Amino acid sequence: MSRPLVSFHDLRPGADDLAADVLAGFSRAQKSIPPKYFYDAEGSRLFDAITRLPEYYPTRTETALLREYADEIAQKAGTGHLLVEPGSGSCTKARILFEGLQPCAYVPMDIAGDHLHVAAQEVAVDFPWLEVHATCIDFTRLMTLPPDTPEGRRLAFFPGSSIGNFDPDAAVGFLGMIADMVGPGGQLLIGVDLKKDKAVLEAAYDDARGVTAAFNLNLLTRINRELGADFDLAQWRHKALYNEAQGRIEMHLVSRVAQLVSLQGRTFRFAAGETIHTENSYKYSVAEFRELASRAGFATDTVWVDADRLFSLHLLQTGNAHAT
Ligand code: AVI
Repeated sequence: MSRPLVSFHDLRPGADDLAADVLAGFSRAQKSIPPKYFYDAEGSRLFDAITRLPEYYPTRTETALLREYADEIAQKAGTGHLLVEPGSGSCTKARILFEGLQPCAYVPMDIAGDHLHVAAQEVAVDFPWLEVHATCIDFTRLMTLPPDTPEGRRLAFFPGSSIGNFDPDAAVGFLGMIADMVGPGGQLLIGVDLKKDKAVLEAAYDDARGVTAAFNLNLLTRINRELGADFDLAQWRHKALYNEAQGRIEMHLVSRVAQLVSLQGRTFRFAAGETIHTENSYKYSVAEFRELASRAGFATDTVWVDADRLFSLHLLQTGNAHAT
């Protein structure tokens, strides 16, 4: 009997608690909503649209880097690894690497089970020689590999500068989880957005067509729908600013007027101009990211940067990389 092209594993520890997270976030002096809640069906669709915007340079720049350096990446990283991609989404960027890296198996990990199913099946069809072990998991909490994954050197792939959505200490913690998962001599290929001109950064998060604004405001639509809240979207606007001191883009929802909002039997007061902080997206120089990665136990092998110095791709390795 031939083996299945693709296997699925549901390792979700339990559902997210939107109500508890929103109530906790609204009880702080600076009200906030965790950015993981952006990605309902509409939010995922809007994020996809963001990645195609002229102002949003990260996706196309990283994709171009991967295409240009795919062979060199394989030369440096080697071939035949178990390739693990936390937050694999549509698996679009990993596809660029498969031919060069010739992984022994691919483990796409994502919390969005349905989307993962479809994307993993498509990979299995397009790359029939590749074993695919799709794993539905909240990889920010747990990075367990499914029991039937082959042994072998591990290479993690974390593109998109999603590492920028963690605060630096949390980023070190997350990179440490990856270091533990890949083990001694394991590697990580990670995409990291670079510090640059404030105007370029702010345009990327406040585009002329208002797609990022819709993405941000969709959080309120979701909270209205799922928690029975009564946010009046006309009374809120999107704001993105580059906080130079912190080296991060901040996204906020700004209350246009003084207003009350009811949610789960509680009433929250918002002053005119008060904000709900919805996301940070940290930007790093190459040296800053190298230092952050070293705090998690990774040494830098190679860094690739585009000619306009917009985006960086780091190939990192844990200790004992060449000990075998
Ligand atoms: C997913 N993440 C890397 C995006 C970013 O650039 O921080 C999320 C995003 N938010 C607004 N635009 C894109």
